[in-house]
Amino acid sequence: MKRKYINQLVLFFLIFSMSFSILIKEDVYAIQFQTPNIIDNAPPKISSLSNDKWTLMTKNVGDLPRSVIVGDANNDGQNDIVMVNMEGTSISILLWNITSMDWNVPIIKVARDGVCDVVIEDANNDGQNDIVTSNLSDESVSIFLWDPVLNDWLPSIRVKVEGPPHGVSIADANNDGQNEIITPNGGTNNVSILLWNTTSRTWNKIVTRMIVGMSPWSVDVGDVNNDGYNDIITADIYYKVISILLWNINPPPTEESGGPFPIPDYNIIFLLSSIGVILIIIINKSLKDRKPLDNKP
Ligand SMILES: [Ca+2]
Ligand SMILES: [Ca+2]
Ligand SMILES: [Ca+2]
Repeated sequence: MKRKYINQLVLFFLIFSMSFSILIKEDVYAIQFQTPNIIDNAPPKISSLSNDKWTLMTKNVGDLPRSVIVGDANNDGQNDIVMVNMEGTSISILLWNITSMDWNVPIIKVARDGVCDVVIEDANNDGQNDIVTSNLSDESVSIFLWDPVLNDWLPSIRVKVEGPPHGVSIADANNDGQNEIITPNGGTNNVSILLWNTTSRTWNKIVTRMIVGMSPWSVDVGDVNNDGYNDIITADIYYKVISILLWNINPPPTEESGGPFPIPDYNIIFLLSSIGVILIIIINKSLKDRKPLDNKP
């Protein structure tokens, strides 16, 4: 009888210890991920929650970080962090300081209303990384070009796009060796492509390509079908589809294209998965009413 009482006591103690341990662990995690609404320039906190692969660090960066990206923002050979401040119009740039082995005080850059996404890439094809934001409410992108002479960013350039851009990507979308700026425009059925003009060394007027869906939220550029040419792919949250603008180097000649040398452009493929069966439809879009997708003025 006495032995049974001791066993019950040990069991109760074990359950109580486990519950307490779980509570403590949850509390620690809650503390690690909090982001107060103040800029805190203190060094990153190093968590006690380290394991054999990663050490968890946090840094208080300001109000509601919406999007974040890593890249060499100031072209000094060191990767930096750029984040979007949701509910505001700004981005924070955390440059890595190789002397202090820490991030400098965040640099705040004002974009436009509803800044939503950010990317670090060479937007103007001069070999220097730039920063570009998509601005949801303003239906625009803000381009922060890096000037290697000034060793600083030039004042931002605002370019309107064809709808509220939930995302932004910089890549060679038309396979001419030059980067473009591409946005998926939420609430529409299109993407905007800002083509770089190698002659004038600036951007051509924006061109639009229709996709399937009503609200593309994300866009990426890559060789989707492994034919050596980049394609554009979007994710549409409303129609539950991904659309692929498949680059076609040899589109069929049409009357509108003026003969046997049509301008290379995209076919549209979309994958419809909401009915449980993947349906693939290829649309060979006519070149009629299209602005040419080359990099000439
Ligand atoms: Ca850097
Ligand atoms: Ca650049
Ligand atoms: Ca290009």
